[in-house]
Amino acid sequence: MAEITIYSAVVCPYAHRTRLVLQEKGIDFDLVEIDLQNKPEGFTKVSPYGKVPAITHGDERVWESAVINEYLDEVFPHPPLLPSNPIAKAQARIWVDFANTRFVPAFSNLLRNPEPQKQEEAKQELYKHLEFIENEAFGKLSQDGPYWFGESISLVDFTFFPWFERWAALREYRGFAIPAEFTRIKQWKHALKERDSVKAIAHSKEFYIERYAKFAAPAVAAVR
Ligand SMILES: N[C@@H](CCC(=O)N[C@@H](CS)C(=O)NCC(=O)O)C(=O)O
Repeated sequence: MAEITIYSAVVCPYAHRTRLVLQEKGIDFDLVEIDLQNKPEGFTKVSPYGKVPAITHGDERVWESAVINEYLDEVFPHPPLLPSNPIAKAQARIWVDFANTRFVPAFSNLLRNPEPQKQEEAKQELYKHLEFIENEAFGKLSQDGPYWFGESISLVDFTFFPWFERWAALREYRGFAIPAEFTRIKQWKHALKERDSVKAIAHSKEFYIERYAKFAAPAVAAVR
């Protein structure tokens, strides 16, 4: 039995974040796939909010992907996935918060909202967030490196990447590809896709297009 058990669901981007961290650090883990439509009895004993991801580490349990990832980084410090300098660490946490409170909601609104007017607003919102990432993260923090913090991959890269791996669903159902002007974001996505940790658990565009059909389906007729 491995030291860590992760409760995950293959389609869940939040669980994907934590699985990427486990892969990158080479942590031995057991995986429990949760059927979110039919959660096993007692699941809330492990995951009080009833969500994935959650982990157990011996008798301890941790939930919420951003918190789990920081916990794993502290307990399994090699390779480190947060900068050591306090200001850079604060910036990393600001980006994780940006992902959770701004970027992900815009992505979800665009994919899930059946109303064309709301989709248009979400598209504009998401465009604005991409522009902010391009200029503030890649234009300033990252400088010439491929990752959010330059040469070293960090929790921030793994926090955003699951939504970028799923971008084919936005393109398919909402006609929204990553705009060509965001060249650094595109290079970053490519660099991430080439990492062994990412490749080990990657799914194809077709996989996501099929899996997200039920969330996006009501509006397909309206946008095409
Ligand atoms: N804030 C949570 C979000 C996790 C989340 O929303 N997970 C979804 C699947 S992607 C879930 O478990 N949903 C089941 C439910 O809400 O009943 C995190 O970062 O871990």
